[in-house]
Amino acid sequence: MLNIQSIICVHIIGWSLVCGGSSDSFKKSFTPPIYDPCYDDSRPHRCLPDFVNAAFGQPIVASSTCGRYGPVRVCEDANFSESPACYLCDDSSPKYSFPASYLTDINNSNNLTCWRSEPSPAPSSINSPPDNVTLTLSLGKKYDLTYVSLVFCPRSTKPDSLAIYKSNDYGKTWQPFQYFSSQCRRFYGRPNRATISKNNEQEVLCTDSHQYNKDTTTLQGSRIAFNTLEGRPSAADLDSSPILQDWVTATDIRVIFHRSQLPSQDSNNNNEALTEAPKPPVLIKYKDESYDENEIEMMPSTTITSFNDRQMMQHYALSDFSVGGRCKCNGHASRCIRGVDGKLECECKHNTAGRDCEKCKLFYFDRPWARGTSRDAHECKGE
Ligand SMILES: [Ca+2]
Repeated sequence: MLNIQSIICVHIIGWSLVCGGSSDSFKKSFTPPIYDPCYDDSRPHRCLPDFVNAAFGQPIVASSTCGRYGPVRVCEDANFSESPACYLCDDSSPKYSFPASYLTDINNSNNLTCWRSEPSPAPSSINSPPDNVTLTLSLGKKYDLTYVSLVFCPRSTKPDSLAIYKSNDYGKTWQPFQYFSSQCRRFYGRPNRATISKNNEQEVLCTDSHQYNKDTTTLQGSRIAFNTLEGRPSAADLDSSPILQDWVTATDIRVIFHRSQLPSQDSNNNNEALTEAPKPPVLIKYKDESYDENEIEMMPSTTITSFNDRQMMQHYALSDFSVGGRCKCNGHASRCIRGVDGKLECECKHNTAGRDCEKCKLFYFDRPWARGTSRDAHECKGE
């Protein structure tokens, strides 16, 4: 029979704390259930962490950053503006630095922050050494990736040839993920826009499609995006394709810019622009309105000073490096958390264990481990 205290508590559901004198079993019966996407009425259910930008705030290493070895001047692409702006770049001064951390910070369209590489001479021929400017992003955990996106700064050159690599083992080994080039076969030994069949779903593609996007005049700058599953036949049924499951898995992403632009004799697109009369560069104020143009005078003699020199120099400038995907938990966790070692790991359910829930928990080996699917959660079973 219910006592008077219990009756009061029944009428104020959710206020179980006021029923300090009630039994433990009573408290338990009125604790609101915590929703767990990995279970449906206590039945195991395939679950996935949220889709995120896995690059956000993550460390990124650039092989080249302007001003690292002293002040230099970098200029916008003269093809985009009648008066291309130039920037003083000095990596030792926060006011004038363009570090790699600006690639994975908050991407605010009203306040774009850009990483800029050291300026380098434009290639004189197709056989000139490649630029090999490299960005390496560590995700800190295995992810299932959907896309890699690179946004270039306004009025900066979109590269002609670049390669995207991925690592599944925290940077120990690397494999190509995607190539972009106006000359796929010449640069990467691949046909342009090859077709993927069921027999070669893990094939690395090369495309010249980035040359034809008509977004180069937007204020936000142009974008190059790689969709990891686009054109791959099993994309709609990833559960049944271990090859594609492996294909989309990565712990690190590396982008190598091989060519900013082709030499004039090798590029039909640039011929017209290069024969135009040169336009004078304009120095603009950046970040600090009290910018002192005398600082330019203090730049070393290696600094680009003549207009013709500037015209022959190039640099890479990106405002954002994003990687869309989900923390990889093989269908056995709905979120990733920091472990005791500070590293990101899955919060494993279904009696699974491991950083990616890639094995069964101790004493739950009655059924072999398997990835959770929409048809079967593949819960590990024990005594
Ligand atoms: Ca940025």
